[in-house]
Amino acid sequence: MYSLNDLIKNKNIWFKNPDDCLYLTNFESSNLNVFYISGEWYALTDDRYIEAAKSKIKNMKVINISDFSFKNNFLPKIIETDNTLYIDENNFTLREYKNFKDRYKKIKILHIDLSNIRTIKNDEEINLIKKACKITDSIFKKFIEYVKPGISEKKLEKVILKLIIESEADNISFWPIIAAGENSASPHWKASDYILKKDDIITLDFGVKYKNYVSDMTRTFAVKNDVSIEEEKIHSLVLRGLNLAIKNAKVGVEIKKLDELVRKEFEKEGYEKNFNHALGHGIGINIHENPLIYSYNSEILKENMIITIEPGIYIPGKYGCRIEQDILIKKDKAIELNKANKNLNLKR
Ligand SMILES: [Mn+2]
Repeated sequence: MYSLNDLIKNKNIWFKNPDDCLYLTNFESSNLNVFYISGEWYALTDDRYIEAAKSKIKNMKVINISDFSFKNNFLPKIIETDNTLYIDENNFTLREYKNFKDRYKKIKILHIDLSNIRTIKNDEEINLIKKACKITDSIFKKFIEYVKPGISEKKLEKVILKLIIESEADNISFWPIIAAGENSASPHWKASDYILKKDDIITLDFGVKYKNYVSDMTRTFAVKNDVSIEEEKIHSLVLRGLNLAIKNAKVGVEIKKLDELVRKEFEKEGYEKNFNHALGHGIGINIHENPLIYSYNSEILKENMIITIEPGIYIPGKYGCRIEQDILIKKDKAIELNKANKNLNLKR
């Protein structure tokens, strides 16, 4: 189920996931809960945020939980109408459940799957993600000037963080991955003191957050245009896999088909065992959202999903290559949101 309106119809719902609460209110807070009770929206926060919440959340009743008392509580309203409250069990701990049952003995709790309420993006969200991707492209262009033999991964990590801080972005979307030489064989490498050599390959995986929405992009390129035949081979194969998936990504396509296509392409050259992670994932408020793009997902691509496609080939002890694009799913095609150079040898 992708439509929030259809999902909440005639139900009382407690939204607990912080990303969902941010999505529903457009208000950032470390303590925010959203309720939909008898057709009315409520946002609950505490003294620290209440004034800001009241001025920013226009479409809901804003309630200060610092003056919450069991007597003076809006939840018993549920009992007046319908004594059922729906919660996504993935966002509700056993302890919270026990506490809730102690307080509200008559309220019945049922599970509702809220995992897809943010999967289809609206125009405003699409524009924010496009902007995040644009900022990412321009940071990449500046970053590659610093990539030279003799510099360490850690130094480059500082460079990318500094470029992000100096950009229009509000934050990083996740801690950047910088992996050179044989470290590039680890998909999620943490930057080390390793010093780049002139015949190394380097992988940079990073993204930025712009007004709560993220980008996620990976490039693998030669430190000094001096790499081996096999590195050239895996780079062009990964790029071929990426383009094949993007070409086939459009409304109505089964998600697992994209993953299959790429793995079959890698199999032709004997590298299918060297692609050891999912092909991609949705992005939005969170860096990893639904849908997950992998071989077990038989869901269908829908218009205005935004997903990453990030095939990779990793050869332990030698090197690895991953290239990642963020794409917007449309009726007859996918639109690539990142424009940064994907070549192995960058002119710089
Ligand atoms: Mn990614």
